[in-house]
Amino acid sequence: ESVLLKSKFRGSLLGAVIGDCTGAPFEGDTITSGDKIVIQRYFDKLEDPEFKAPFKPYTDDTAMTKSVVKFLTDKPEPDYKFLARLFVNEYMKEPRRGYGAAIGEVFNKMRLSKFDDVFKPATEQFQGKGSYGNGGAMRVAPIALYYHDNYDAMLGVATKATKLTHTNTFAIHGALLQCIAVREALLADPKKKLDPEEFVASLQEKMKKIENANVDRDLESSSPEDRAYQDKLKIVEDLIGKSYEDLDEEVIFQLGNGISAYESVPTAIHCFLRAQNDIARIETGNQFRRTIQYAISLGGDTDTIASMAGAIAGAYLGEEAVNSELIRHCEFTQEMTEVADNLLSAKGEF
Ligand code: 8NA
Ligand code: MG
Ligand code: MG
Ligand code: MG
Repeated sequence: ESVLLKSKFRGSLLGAVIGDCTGAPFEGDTITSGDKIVIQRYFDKLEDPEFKAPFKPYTDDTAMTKSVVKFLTDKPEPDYKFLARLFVNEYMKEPRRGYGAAIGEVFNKMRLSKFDDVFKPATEQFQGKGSYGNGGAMRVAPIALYYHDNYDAMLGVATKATKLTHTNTFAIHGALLQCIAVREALLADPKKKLDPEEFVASLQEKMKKIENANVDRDLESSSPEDRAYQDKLKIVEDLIGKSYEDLDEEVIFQLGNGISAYESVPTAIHCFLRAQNDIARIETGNQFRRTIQYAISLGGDTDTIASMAGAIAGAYLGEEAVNSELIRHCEFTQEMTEVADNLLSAKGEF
């Protein structure tokens, strides 16, 4: 059993890095059918043992995921001041890793206040509304892995780790949804064919609890975010098994491909589910690659959606499903394998 867990920890964190590295060159793009052929060839090359090229660099998604792992492995109890310092150190070292435009402000305030109240700066973002970006969701996978056998602790830690930078309900619930999806994938048997309907139903049930808990019993004050992710997951459910010419456009229109958590986390889950089967014009027999390649082919926030979809796919399939040439062509993958092993051993240590 621990052999399988080791493979799944590695698979998930490799998925997070590889989605980030391979998706980053396309971030912000609108993808045409011609571009999809380019992306097919791009992945063919990345899987080619003869292909020599510098590795694809990672971005903020991986930089922050690394810090979350360290937060989990280096302290016996969650220490959010420590996590804030790790985020800031990483950002100060390499500010040009493609961070969200507003996040630098949070980090500067943390630093200037000497990490006094690390949760305060994020609450001040966007006139007090907080960021609804996908920055919390994109780094949450290690928390799902580490706390997979303690669901309530997982949700609690994921919430607080997100709130260091993102306090908007859409960002927090999006991070929780991504976290739950990675956990469900980890718990699924990779030798059995996954049932997408069952997978979504379980997410729906869990998000219903989370979103209901948030509802003020006074109906007057109920707001759109009270059902937001349940409604999105209904769309994910309705898309299962569909295949027609304009489906990609439909997915982008209905689920989104943007930098907000709301327009990217359900999309990543959809990518994982759709890639359970063949996808037209994506020529590969490898489900892990299909997931990431498809996520990128939707355009928009390609690195982050591919990273989140990759973390889910890798948690389900395990390391064996990841092409070793693809690993070789991405930055920090070797290190991430060790990091995944550390995360698993840390579970037993404290
Ligand atoms: P963030 O907190 O800066 O949020 C991202 C962006 O979303 C902000 O800069 C705003 O433009 C917008 N935004 C968020 N909340 C609000 C709000 N309440 N009102 C109005 N606008 C809002 O950073 P983050 O960590 O959430 O960002 C993660 C994303 O940024 C990832 O995709 C990551 O890869 C990176 N990134 C994305 C792009 C892109 O073009 N897709 C480019 C560079 C970096
Ligand atoms: Mg990025
Ligand atoms: Mg159904
Ligand atoms: Mg991105």
